[in-house]
Amino acid sequence: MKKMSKRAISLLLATSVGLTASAVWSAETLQDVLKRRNLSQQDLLAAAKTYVPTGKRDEFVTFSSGGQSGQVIVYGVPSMRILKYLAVFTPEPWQGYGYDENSKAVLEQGKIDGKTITWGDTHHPAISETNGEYDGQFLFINDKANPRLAVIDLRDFETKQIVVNPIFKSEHGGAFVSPNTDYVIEAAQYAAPLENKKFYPLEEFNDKYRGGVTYWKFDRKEGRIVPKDSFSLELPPYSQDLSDFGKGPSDGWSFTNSFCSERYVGGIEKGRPPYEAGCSAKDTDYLHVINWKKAAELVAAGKAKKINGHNVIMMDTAVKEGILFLVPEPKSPHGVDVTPDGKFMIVAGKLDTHVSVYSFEKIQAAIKAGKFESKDPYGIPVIALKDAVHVQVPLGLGPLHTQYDSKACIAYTSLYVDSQVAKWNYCEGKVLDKLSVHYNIGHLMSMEGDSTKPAGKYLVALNKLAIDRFVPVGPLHPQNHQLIDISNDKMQLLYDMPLPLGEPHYAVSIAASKLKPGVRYKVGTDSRTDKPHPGAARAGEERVERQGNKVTVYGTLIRSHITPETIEAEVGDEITINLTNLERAQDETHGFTVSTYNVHASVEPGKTVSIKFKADREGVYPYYCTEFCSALHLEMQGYLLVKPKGWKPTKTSLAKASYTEDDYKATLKKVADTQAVIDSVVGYITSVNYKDFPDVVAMVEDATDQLGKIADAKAKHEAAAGKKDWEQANLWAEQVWQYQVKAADLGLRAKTYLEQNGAKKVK
Ligand code: K7E
Ligand code: CUA
Repeated sequence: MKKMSKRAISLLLATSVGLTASAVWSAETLQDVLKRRNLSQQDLLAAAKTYVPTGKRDEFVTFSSGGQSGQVIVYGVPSMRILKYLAVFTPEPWQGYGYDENSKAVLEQGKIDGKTITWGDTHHPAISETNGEYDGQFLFINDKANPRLAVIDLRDFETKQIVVNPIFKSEHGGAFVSPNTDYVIEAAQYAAPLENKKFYPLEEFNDKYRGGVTYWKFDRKEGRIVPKDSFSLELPPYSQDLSDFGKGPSDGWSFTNSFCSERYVGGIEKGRPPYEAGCSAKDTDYLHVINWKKAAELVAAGKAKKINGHNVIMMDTAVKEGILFLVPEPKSPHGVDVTPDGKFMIVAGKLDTHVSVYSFEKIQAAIKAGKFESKDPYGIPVIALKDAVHVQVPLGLGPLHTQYDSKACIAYTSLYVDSQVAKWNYCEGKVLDKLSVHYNIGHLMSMEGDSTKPAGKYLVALNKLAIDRFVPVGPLHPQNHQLIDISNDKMQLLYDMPLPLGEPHYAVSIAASKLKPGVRYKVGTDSRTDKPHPGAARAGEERVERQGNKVTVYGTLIRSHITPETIEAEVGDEITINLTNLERAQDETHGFTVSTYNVHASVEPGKTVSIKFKADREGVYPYYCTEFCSALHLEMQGYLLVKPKGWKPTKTSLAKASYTEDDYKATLKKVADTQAVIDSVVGYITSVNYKDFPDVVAMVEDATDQLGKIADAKAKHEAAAGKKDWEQANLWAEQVWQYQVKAADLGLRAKTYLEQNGAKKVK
């Protein structure tokens, strides 16, 4: 039961003020606890740096990929407390995602070749940016396995759109956003023919298989990607890896690294050496340097070819127009990260001990001078490594990904083989500090680390498959996100957080103060389209419509009843139930399900959701609210009655309970006592400036709604009493009390809110 409801009820029933919990402090001292729990001073310091006291909030919010769960994990930093899992590519029952029609429509956008795909391999989330800084409006995430990209609106943390890449068969190198989020980039990993459903043998790999990068056009006002304004570049079959957009001086350019530029195609079963040998034979792969602004202009000028209906700039056009260049990069690189000032791009070679710091200025000078060392087999000009590199720094074994500090020139790179993080200076090429992390580090992530203004303070090491770390839970291990303090010269490891959901490859963190999610929808909103829902109903508009064998319910949810409370159907009917949550108070989410029909909806305040199914079996199917919304939540119920064809009733009245006049009088007394409480609360609220508090205004509106229903119920109990129908009289009087309880609950919450938020007396 919710705290305030409980308090409201106890107030109403006992008409006594609830006790304030008195703090009881343990007699143990800090020293006692350190000793008893075998903790060091260092542990204590780490605990003090991560502990967020009860009632307090985290400074940063992290959005982590949920890996193969196809979701996004949201947690706070520094506490590492998990806040939410966002449903993206995979059905998620709590949020009704994939169990109601509106969210199903989003999942359906992700169909490929007519096939519904109910999972995703998420890798790289990206937060929308304005002038290169995180703005907290949108989140994007890719699906590597099925080449898709999803848009999540951070106003309600819901997935709004999934787009399918029209020319790739995999998509690893995304999502990364341009400094004003006008484009979101994704790169293919596994080269394949760009035409859909086209077969070419591996013998034709070099000629017919292609890689590429896609630039998805994002319409910020609509909050949606616009496929028709998006485009791709055809690239050689080089296993394009991650990408990054330029910024500042390099704005207008993007960078995509690659591996397996050997174009090796394996064949272990034919006695050929495996991929891993063939793909790492050469000493260098290629960094792709692309002028995307000019590419967008070429598309606008009609220089793109349509493949599967999508704009693609072919390699020969890109070369001719001078928008595509290559630079060698050492051995099997992974990731490319543009520095916050946009002057350098950092690439690490997994099989090399070095990271290479490329200078944008040098690359531009080489391009201007037409100074190329060669061309690749596809005619793309190759800039010599020495003409592009600012510095190469030996960091350790297996360098992977790089992130940036708030301090100039400071970077952090993960060392996979060494299981370490290296802190270094990329301007001077100096290693400053190294910290051993748990095991198998992949990405690492600093606060706002992809933006032009990294916030420093903390770094998270994303370690894979945490063996020997946590209480064992079977052969599949959790992952381990380790929190590191980077505010001082030496890094300090603070905390290990097991992540029990997929392999989170990458994460992004934003200052919590930049997130401004809403708490309710405008009544009747389809949250997945952000438009009015055609199935919405307001109080009093509830109805059931039948057309042929289609039964459509326009229902509402409000504490603590579902309208309608019975739905009658015939076997074989197609049933659509639209439900609008009429509440405005922010914690009044109702859930809805019908027994055995595999449907579920989460209906937050103001939202309208539809569920749909075929009543394919006759019988009696309870439906109910699945979220503990109020004291009488368990009573928030109803029946779907699925009758056999041609069924006729034989009994026409419901069984009656016996109530007396005394029962009725007792109920009236309860009603009068409750009204006194309501009057005092209303007296307080109206004595202060409650209108200055939108949350309170919403609660007052909800309470007024509830009180507004009393007149009707009162007329009914009085009419029944006049006819000495004590059953009806008592039950309608009870219903008056129900409305009062809900109004009083809201009123008391509003009062507490006002008291805690410094409301001032008016007049
Ligand atoms: Cu796992 Cu960024 Cu997909 Cu590296 S990626 S570790
Ligand atoms: Cu509504 Cu429980």
